[in-house]
Parts: sequence; structure tokens; C-alpha cells
Amino acid sequence: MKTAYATAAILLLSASLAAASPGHSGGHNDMAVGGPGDEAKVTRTIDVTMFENDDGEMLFQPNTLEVEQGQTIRFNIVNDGEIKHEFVLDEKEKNVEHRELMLRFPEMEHDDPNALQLDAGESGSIVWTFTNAGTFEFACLIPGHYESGMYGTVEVSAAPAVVAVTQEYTKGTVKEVKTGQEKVTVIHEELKNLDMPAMTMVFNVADPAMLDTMKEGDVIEFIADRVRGRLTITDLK
Ligand SMILES: [Cu+2]
Repeated sequence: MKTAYATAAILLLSASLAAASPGHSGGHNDMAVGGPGDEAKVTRTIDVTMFENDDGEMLFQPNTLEVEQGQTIRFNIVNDGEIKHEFVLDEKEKNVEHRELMLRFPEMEHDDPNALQLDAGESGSIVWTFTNAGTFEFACLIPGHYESGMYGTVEVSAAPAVVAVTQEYTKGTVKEVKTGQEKVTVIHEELKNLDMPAMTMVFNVADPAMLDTMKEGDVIEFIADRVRGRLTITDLK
């Protein structure tokens, strides 16, 4: 009985941690940089311009971006130059490999979700979810363009850590078991998670079966929390 409660509590905790972890939300991609995002989840739009300048450089403006892990971004990309360019979002090493591949197959046209090729004057957008923290790169892999300066970095900062709350058990002495009402009166020590000093209080119980294991005078160790607005014993050692 006691073991069953503890197990249930742990399962609930891990289920909620899994749900809160951004890495588990996308599902259909395994690129380190993330995956195609859901339009409805876009929280930020970043405008990126691609162009050539008079010094023969080919550039992205801006060329350093900072986003947060889990964020879904719409990149609105404009080719303001006079030749074709592309925006490829990936790990730096992947872009290097990809660039070598394009040197061997210059005619290659991509249709990957992390890439967008635009002719001069064209514009388009990519909606992207950054599932991992780290430094990534956006680049134009058309032969010669990267070497002319056409790359930038995306710093993805880690999402705030999900703190696993390990609740401490509180000691108490059973004063009265109110079987019919599914309540129990406990003379308890300080309940730190509720910021409640030691006192004698009536608690609900998460499961009526808990009452079968308690009788007047028993010293118990328990976890109490607010459940639907009522102070409830949620776990019992
Ligand atoms: Cu280019």
C-alpha cells in the first residue's frame, strides 16, 4: 500500500517533467538545431536580409542571433542581392559537410525544411523550433558564397532548468481518524512546502485507503499539499 502511493507519485512527477521538457514536444525531427515549427507557436519574428556589397562580400544582416531553447521563430528572409542565395540552418559541422557536397554537385537544389533558396529580389520564410541549446549556424552554401562571408551564428540559450521538486516528508502524530469524512486530524511539524508552522490540523486524504493504515497516536511521516483548494495528505510513508 505505502509502496503503491510512492510509485504513483514518482510516475506523476516524471510524466509532468517529460511534458515540460521542450525536447519532447516536436517529435518528427532529430536535427540538433531543431525542427520545422508550428505556425501557431511562433513567439518571435526575425528579419534576415541577404545581399552582396561593393567589396565583393556576400552577407547576412544580421549575422548574429540569440534565441532561447524551445522558442519557435519565424525567419522572414529577403534576398536583397543580385544573385541567388540561400539560408541553411544547421550545426556548423553539418554546413561544412554540406558545402563540400555542393562543390561536387553545384546544380543541387534543396528542398529541406531547414533551408530556403531565394532568387534575387525574392523573399520567403521558415518557421523553426530550436529544441536544443548550443551554437548553430545559418549559411549560404552556394559555392563561393560562404567564403565571401555568407554565414552567421545562432546562439540558443538553455531553457530554465526544470527543477525536480523532491518533497520532504513531515512528521506528525495522528489525533483522530475521521473515517466517514475521509479526513484525519494530525498534530504535525512544520510543513515546509506549504510554509505552514507546526500545528494541529484536519487534512483530507488523497485516497480513503490511507485512513485504514492510521490510528490515533500513530506517528506518521507524510506529504501534504493543496489539492483542489483543500489541504490534503498526498503521500504517506
Ligand atoms: Cu549566397
